[in-house]
Amino acid sequence: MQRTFAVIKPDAVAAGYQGAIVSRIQESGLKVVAMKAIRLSEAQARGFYHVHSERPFFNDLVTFMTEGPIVAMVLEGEDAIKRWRDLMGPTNASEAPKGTLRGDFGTNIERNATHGSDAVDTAAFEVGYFFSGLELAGL
Ligand code: 3AN
Repeated sequence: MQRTFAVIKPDAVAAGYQGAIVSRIQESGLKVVAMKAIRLSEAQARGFYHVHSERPFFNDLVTFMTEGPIVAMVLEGEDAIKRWRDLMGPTNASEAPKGTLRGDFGTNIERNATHGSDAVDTAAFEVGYFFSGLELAGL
């Protein structure tokens, strides 16, 4: 059993796609073990994306991720990290196939509807950044 961290980004929340995206997660067999809607401050978004702080798109990414509320989730299942990334599709939503979440609900490489951890160590950091042990204990 593995846990991963997932986000429904501000573009998808503003468009009202939360329900559809959560349904697709549940249909895939992944279990939503924690979920909350929050609006990130600039400092919180910068901390979350610190690994990208030297990248040219960093400031735009932080602006986008703070423009409105997001839905943060912890997903659980066998091989959850890869399964969630497969469900999302490629980073660039304009090239993501239909049938993937980014292909169906995203717009481009920045406004790409969802986020998912890319490895075991980033999943541990990202789950802990958004959720306390108490919030994860009961599910
Ligand atoms: P992924 O989210 O698929 O793991 P990363 O980790 O390479 O992709 O990038 C993190 C986030 O930064 C992406 N989800 C995307 O929103 C944004 N991003 C990545 N590359 C670019 C880019 N060239 N221009 C704008 N935003 C980008």
